[in-house]
Amino acid sequence: TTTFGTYGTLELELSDRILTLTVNRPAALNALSQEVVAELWKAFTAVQDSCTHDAGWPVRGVVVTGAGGKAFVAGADIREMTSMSADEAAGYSRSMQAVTLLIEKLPVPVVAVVDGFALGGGCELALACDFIYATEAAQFGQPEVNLGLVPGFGGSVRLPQRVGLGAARELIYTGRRIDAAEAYRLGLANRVLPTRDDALAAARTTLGEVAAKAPVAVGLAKQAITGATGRSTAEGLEGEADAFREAFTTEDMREGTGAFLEKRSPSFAGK
Ligand code: CO8
Repeated sequence: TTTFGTYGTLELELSDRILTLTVNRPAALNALSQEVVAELWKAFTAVQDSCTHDAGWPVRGVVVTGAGGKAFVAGADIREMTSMSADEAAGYSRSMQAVTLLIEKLPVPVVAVVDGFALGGGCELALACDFIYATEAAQFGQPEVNLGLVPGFGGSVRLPQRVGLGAARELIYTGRRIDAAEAYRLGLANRVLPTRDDALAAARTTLGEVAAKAPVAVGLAKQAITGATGRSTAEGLEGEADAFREAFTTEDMREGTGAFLEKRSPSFAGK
């Protein structure tokens, strides 16, 4: 899609306002090289810029997945990493952390469709997404300790938030891989579907459902949830009240409540 730029390591496809972003480096199991990280930043920035009434809200949801049939993303690029200084590695870690924060700030939901390996940085990319749909072939893990490393793209923060401290510690300290059923049991994956096509279709159906709603409200809901994560209840409630106030000032709120009272379907303008 020309609107969102052209990329060497990513494939972007926009259909019915759902953007599918595929990490496409199958020879390295879609490992997050510095080029991939830079392109993810560029692509998500372009999507973010389009999420306004003036730009027409062309994207109402994003599916992130991996190409090649074997992996979602097998982690940071280990080959590239070995020639870095500690400072360069820290910069690499921060640049991908920035991508994960950008995904969390995006005012539309982002769903990771995980088929095959989501390891290390791959698991961390999936964790930055709003939720995960897995296939029966999915494998999750934070194997950094096998390499003498620690999670560097958000795993030490977001994995405990998602699955609880005990399960996260066990996964990170052992480097153990878990299958889709275990990921579902832990709450890491929202759903498990038989194949990649099933999981992609299910993610697009869910995002299609969201696309019919008021986009400003969906964005504010995401902001309130993300903003409350890791905060006290009182701080979280402050953020929720701010989001509620802002939603209350939109035309879409007048339309949604008006349509309810007039017993008709709402038509949202996205402002
Ligand atoms: N980086 C670079 N290349 C990779 C990676 C990777 N993470 N994973 C796989 N590849 C390459 C392999 O080297 C291989 O290339 P080649 O054909 O040229 O030898 C090709 O992909 C296929 O892989 P395998 O032959 O190994 O395929 P298998 O089916 O035998 O095994 C596995 C699949 C189990 C997924 C295996 O490839 C593996 O263990 N990969 C590494 C997984 C891993 O440890 N990931 C964590 C990386 S560390 C990380 O993500 C930390 C993030 C924070 C970093 C902070 C910055 C400092």
